[in-house]
Amino acid sequence: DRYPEEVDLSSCEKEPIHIIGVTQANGVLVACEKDTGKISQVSENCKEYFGIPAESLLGSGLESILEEDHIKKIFQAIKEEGVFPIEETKLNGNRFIVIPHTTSENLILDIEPIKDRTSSFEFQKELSSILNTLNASEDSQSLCEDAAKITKSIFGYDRVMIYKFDEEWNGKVIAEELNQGMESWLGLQYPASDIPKQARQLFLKNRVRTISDVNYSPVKILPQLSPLTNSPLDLTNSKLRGVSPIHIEYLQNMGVGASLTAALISNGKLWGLLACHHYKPKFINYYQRQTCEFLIQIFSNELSLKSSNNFLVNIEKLDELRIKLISQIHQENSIKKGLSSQSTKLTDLIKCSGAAIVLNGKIKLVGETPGKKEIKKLTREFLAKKKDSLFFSNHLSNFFPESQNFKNTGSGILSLRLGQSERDFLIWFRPEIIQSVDWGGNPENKATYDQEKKRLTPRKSFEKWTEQLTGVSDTWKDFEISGARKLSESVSYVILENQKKEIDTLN
Ligand code: BLA
Repeated sequence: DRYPEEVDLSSCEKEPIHIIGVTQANGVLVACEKDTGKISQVSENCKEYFGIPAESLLGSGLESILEEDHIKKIFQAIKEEGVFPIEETKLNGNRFIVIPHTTSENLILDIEPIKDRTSSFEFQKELSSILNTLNASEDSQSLCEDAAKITKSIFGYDRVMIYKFDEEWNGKVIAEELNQGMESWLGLQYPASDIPKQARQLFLKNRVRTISDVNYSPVKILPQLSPLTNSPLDLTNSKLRGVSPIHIEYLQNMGVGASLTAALISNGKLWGLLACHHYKPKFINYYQRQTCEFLIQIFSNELSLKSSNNFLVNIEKLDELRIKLISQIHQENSIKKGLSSQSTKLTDLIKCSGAAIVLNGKIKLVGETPGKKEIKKLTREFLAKKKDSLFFSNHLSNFFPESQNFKNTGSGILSLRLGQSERDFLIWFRPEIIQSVDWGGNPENKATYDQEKKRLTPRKSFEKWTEQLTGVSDTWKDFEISGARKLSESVSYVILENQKKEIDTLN
């Protein structure tokens, strides 16, 4: 048996999932040369679906599976860098939809059997209900709840979740819709390693990802190496891309039979995921995926808009306070007095228990703070050595262990250096907040090493596991950090002015 410390979760990030060499089983993948259309690679299930064995397709032209006219349109789109046609083809008595995309060398066709048809009337109705619902959501939280509701009603997955990432890429279920009688996962948190970095990055490129049958048999791509590049085919943008065995096992451990996962993006950054589970296999066709693309696009636009508006409203309030504080400094002709002795204080700018003004190494305290001796040590031994003038954390003892001694007043700090000096700071303090995190499964057992499979296997239990947090304060919000930075710039300017005055009087 291996010891737990040998479990190296960083190896998760190294699995090259975009060149996995297999596809899912609900369609056929055909890759060909971008210039000639000569078929160079094909998924092994072409026999089953088209009635044509891989050996016959490889090396032949696209006319063995598509009409002349269809092929012409595809190559015209490549030439003009236009939109690819989405058309049907008939093979072996069955109808298929052909979804093309290109990589640097290849034209890749995802070819999926047509089972049911969404009428264009239904399609229209869905799009307008998405638009109307999400445009009417009042704030970010209700936007998430509305998106979960409408996703459940359109697509009918058993469980629909809005999953939001934190600064460290842990994630939390913040909205959920489920079938009656199912156990809720609302509020549960999951560690970053459950969705490694390369998997998150793929979501910025290919935003809707479905796994139609978790218990599928992976279909080999033949040959494994592309004769064009001598390397495995890049499946980044293929909807048929096979799934990492680790993630399959993860879903099996959760009892999931099919999933739909889609990217939620705020101001260009992956903010979260729309994550849906079904307990049986479930296929979502091209038009349904398009509907989902539309839904997450509207969601992401609304989210970006709401968070920008929120930021602007908050920063405006802080601007007023900053102007007041600076005018007090001028009235008092003293930075310390201006920030601490009048009606508006440094501590009013940002929610905190107290603050410290450190000038020339001398300390003025406002509100509840650690003692002067502790703050002196904190600035000299820690903050003065930081390259950046800004430092903030809601868990200071992770960086400066001695702060354990004053966690009641300073579990979190937001600090800004004034000008270039190593002796001038503004520091806001936040107390410890007793809080707990409900993890979906014990985070100590994120994964174990499996001797037989010679790889990591994900945890087996996702039961709620509560962790008590100590030495942690509320987090510092973007607008608070930005407001503090602006104040420190204004105060630095006053310091410079004063220095200049002194020089002037000396002359
Ligand atoms: C992928 N893991 C994922 C995805 C999700 C999760 C949403 C993307 C799914 C997709 O691409 O279809 C995780 N799913 C969750 C979580 C919930 C959920 C947190 O429903 C909560 C409710 N996974 C592990 C470990 C490793 C790992 C230890 O637990 C690595 C050793 C890897 N997860 C992993 C990989 C992928 C993944 C490699 C990408 C799968 C792929 O695209 O092939």
